[in-house]
Amino acid sequence: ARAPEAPVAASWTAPVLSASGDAVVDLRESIRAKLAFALGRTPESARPRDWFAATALALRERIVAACMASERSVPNKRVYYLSLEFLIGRLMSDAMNNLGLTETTRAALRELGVDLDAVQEAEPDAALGNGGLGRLAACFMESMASIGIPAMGYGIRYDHGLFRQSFEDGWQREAPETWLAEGNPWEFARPEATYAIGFGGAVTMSSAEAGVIRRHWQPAETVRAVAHDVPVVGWRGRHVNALRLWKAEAGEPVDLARFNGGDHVGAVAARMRAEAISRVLYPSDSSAEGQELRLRQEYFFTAASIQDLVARHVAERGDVRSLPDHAAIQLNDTHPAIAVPELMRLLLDVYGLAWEDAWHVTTHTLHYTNHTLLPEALETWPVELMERLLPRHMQIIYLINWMHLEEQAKHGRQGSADAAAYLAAISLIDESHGRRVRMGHLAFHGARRVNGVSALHTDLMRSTVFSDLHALDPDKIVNKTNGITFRRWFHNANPGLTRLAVETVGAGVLDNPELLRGLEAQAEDPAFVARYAAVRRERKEALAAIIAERTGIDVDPAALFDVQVKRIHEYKRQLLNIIETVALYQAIKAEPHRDWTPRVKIFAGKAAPSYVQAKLIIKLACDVARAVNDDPEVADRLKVVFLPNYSVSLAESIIPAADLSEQISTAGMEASGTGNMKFALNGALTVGTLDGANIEIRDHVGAENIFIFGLEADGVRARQAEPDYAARAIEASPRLAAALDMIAAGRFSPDEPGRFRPLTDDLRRRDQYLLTADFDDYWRVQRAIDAAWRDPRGWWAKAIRNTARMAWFSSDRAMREYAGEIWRVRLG
Ligand code: KOT
Repeated sequence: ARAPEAPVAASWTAPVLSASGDAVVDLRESIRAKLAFALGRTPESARPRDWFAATALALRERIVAACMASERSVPNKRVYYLSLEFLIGRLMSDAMNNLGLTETTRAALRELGVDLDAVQEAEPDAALGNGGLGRLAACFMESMASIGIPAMGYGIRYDHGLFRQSFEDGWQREAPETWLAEGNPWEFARPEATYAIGFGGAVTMSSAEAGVIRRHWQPAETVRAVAHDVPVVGWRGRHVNALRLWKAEAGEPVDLARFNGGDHVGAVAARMRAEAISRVLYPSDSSAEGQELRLRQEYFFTAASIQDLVARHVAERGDVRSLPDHAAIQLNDTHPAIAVPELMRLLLDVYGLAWEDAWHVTTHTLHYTNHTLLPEALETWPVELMERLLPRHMQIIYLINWMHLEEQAKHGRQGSADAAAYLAAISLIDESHGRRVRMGHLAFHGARRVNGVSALHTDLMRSTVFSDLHALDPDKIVNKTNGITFRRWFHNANPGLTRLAVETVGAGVLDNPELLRGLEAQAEDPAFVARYAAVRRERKEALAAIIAERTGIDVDPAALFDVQVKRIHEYKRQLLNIIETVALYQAIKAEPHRDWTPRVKIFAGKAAPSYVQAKLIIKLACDVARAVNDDPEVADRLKVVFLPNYSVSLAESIIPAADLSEQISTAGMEASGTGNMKFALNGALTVGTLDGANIEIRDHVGAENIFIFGLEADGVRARQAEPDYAARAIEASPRLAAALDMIAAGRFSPDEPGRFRPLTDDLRRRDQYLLTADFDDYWRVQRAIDAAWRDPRGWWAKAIRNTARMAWFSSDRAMREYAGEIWRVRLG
């Protein structure tokens, strides 16, 4: 099953929606006009970046036309998705494919002497997120537009998204990312949608009607939030939603009094301080950022969004009390949890509602998604900081908490030590190390529904972090397993495979991924297998070219491409993969003449700049790569590659080229994972633990089509309770011990032999993530994978069954579940 039989078309849209002559001429002239009149460029002087901007402007015009056609009426209910991160990537292929204009655009540009692929390459990624949480928000936005959920996303328009990663002798270096340097042709600035956001100051009281005391917050400082809308066009252009990103501007550009008084620097300082809020995305993933600027970001975008949606509601319906009937707000993790007291504040202090009414509106409008149970990621803010920055909100939080605790104290258990411990556990304020507001508890208590992102994760929410709150309201926590948008991660990223699917099961598969099931019947058909394998081969050759260009390493596209791409984090266990690589290296050296299955280990991912251990793991991967790749005895049987600057667009090149997908987190620690879904859909086989959505992937693709190893979540907990578990596991595994010794002895770092001792010592002493416990089983399953690869028919049948059975992981399914069971909103 090797030689490509059928040619792989550049795009699957060709047979479905071919370019009609008139449309090409229209678009060509539109692009030409944009280039001249919007950009002031001649075709001769235009760079690919200019052609990109001109094309994007021409496409945007067509999106707006679709938008105005579809969106005249006021929907009965809107969804508002609040997220500090939207990891969007490029927008051009979404826009073209969803409008059915890919071939039209290609032809229009060709007539202008321009290559569409080069234009697409010139679009910078919108990297306004760190990883899974932000990418999920982007997939959900696309799916909501595709299935017709009237929705608006709210976030921050960061000047600088996630940093650019490069390597200097294998060490990660960070550089600022400048996606807005030449503007953003997709966005519409909306200066008329500007809100004043307060910080600091004091709260005063006045008595209003009927002896009710009203409170007034007088902020010491105000920052303006200015809306910028990015249209999100759904599949077939039927619906268009907006992603509204807030830019921070100073209340006054310069403090004129200070300027005229001679304090020129001081006069612009306030402006700098205001604008800092939307300057840069915090680069930590799955860990809480305790800095004041972060809290300012969170309040800034939450307050602007809540004010905006409440104003829209009141303009449309007249009465703020009916907000829950017409708006559903989803909080993406706790970053917007300040929405709970902010909505209360608006309802109480601005709209004059009574507390009970305000609480009813709040708790029937807000919903909260939890994305991690890792202790270091659970946000808490010092009470002292909250009192200083958001004094009115802190008052409201105290009152919410007081009522919450009173209510529970009523139900007995008073007086006992037990009761005190219980109240301390459910309190919104953690008093155990200084006084801190627990944002997870706040979001939980203020929400109508709270969801986890995979079945296992939702169970763990109920049984661990939120167990006491769960017992108070057992219907509040629901599961909503994550999904991915097939438009980006299948149709656009893998046009060859999509075309094969269309030709095999019909074009309906583009609208209904369940039709992928029809591929199963072909899983052992030699002609179909040959075409499926040819698509993979073509993607692998393209990736090999990228690898050669960016790293100088030559890899053989015939080898097994074994891929682990994701943020670098200890719980994701890239280190386990690297240690297995070292053990494999040793085994090959010991028996160089065995017929080893040729493998290319491909890594990519960013480490948070302050995460020392993660950066050392990257350095180890790079040092191991150099030693292995330079060893002539190993030759082509093992190659190791670390691709720099992982991004959404790089993922789109890597995932369709993968044979094996590494999803090897410590069981119980990866809430869901979504990369796992992208790989399986594109036909990579998964090697993984029973963690997050891996469990549900196994249930869908079948246990015989996935490689599972390692401890399960309860086994992890049991093992962590055993004394010296790591030392004993190393002692029991000569292979692991030898690999660790080789690393610890400086074999990969002769210039600094002790370089990796922080990694190896930590494994011997603590091994919080149970690498030592899972190593032998991981080795075993990897060798089973070697054997499976040597049976191409068996391998391709498994791969095809993966593609055929992944439809359920579409984010369209996830959004339908949210719409029906959380938001109670009708599809448009
Ligand atoms: C938490 C706090 C700060 C920044 C990021 C997070 C975060 C990210 N929490 N969870 N995630 C990931 O979210 C994905 C989407 O639900 C999951 O698939 C993944 O397992 C989480 O690690």
